[in-house]
Amino acid sequence: MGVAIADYDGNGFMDILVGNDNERNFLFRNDHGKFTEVGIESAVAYNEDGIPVSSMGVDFRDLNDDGRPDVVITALGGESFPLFINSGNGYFTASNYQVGIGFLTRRLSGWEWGRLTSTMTAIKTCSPQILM
Ligand SMILES: [Ca+2]
Ligand SMILES: [Ca+2]
Repeated sequence: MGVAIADYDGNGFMDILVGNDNERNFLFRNDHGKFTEVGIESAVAYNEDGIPVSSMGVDFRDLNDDGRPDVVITALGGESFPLFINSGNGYFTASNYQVGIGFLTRRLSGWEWGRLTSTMTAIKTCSPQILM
């Protein structure tokens, strides 16, 4: 449902994240213009429970100020909003329950994270040990 672009692995080439509705998400790694789909290998294909969500909106944002783009995804009510922290080695760690938004977002439906900046500030404030 959504597309986000960032250089998630720091190789100097912009990569493409594609959120798919109730299908696994795709992450196309750009290696000098050759794209390889690495959603499963990088651990952003499924949510923390290992299942796909509606992935209504996807975005790269550096949530923990470490210079690496993390992945945030919005979904429909009954699902939680997946959040993946970029570990810097080509992999992401599903962290929505660890930072406390797993249950908070289960009752929400969202199409983008733009208006949830206060939530992200709360994440940084409440769970700096997880996001560092
Ligand atoms: Ca890249
Ligand atoms: Ca980051």
